Amino acid sequence: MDLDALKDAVINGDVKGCAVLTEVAIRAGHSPQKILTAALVPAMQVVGDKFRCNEVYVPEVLVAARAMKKSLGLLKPLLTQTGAKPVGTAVIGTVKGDLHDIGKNLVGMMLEGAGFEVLDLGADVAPEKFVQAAKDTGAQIVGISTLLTTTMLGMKDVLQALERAELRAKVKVMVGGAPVTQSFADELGADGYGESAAEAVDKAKELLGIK
Ligand code: B1M
Repeated sequence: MDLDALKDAVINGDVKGCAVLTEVAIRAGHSPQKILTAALVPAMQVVGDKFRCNEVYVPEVLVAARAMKKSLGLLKPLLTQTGAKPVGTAVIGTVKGDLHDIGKNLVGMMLEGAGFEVLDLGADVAPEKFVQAAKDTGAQIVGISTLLTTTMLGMKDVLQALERAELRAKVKVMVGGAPVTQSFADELGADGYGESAAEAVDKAKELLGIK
């Protein structure tokens, strides 16, 4: 089965089609990673490009996002299954002012799949909420996502709030999201950056010294 039909279903916001085609792809033996990288992620790229060129507007982007979430929900059990004792705890969220959560959700699922316990705070998360969650869970990793250039600097607020709470030395802070780069992460003073969810998992393991 080729995955173009699934990609088109996401682009067209066809939730039912996404459900059926994701099941078919799984049954055809495609790995969840392949379904992500060959269909779902490139589909959102197309939607983003069309949005930038005013070929589609926010409502169409929203229905495409809903369709993608349907597929991700079906992949979740495959991405998160582990059985092993947790290798660490991560608190993740999208920065304050930013409602994009698909990439962050994917990072969370893949961290779970790698054996992390994950507390997902959702989107539009205030710095104090990251701090409280890190305190409550004793997390080793705090992961912050953002998709908007206008909210990128909000990541700095989270780092500063962790410092004020005297937690900065106890947690490793990771940042990511489409506009974030390694050099921006370095400027912020973050401990790690991942260009993709898979890279985020590798970086989290590296930061905790997990092989
Ligand atoms: Co918005 N949006 N959006 N949007 N949207 C973008 C981001 C945009 C690039 C589209 C464009 O213009 N081409 C643009 C931002 C421009 C900019 O800032 N430079 C944009 C805009 C402008 C907006 C609004 C302002 C539009 C408006 O209202 N006029 C508005 C903002 C609302 C707000 O947040 N306050 C808005 C709204 C929305 C929707 C609500 C309609 C919807 C979000 C639905 C949802 O998430 N629940 C939406 C969507 C879907 C997009 C696009 C099309 C797709 C984003 C996505 O889900 N990608 C996006 C265009 C694009 O990205 N091409 C766009 C798929 C996802 C798997 O990828 O999130 O990049 P991504 O995650 C990757 C990596 O970045 C990385 O791993 C993931 C998987 O590999 N990663 C991490 C992510 N987080 C990480 C954290 C890590 C490590 C890696 O460590 C912790």
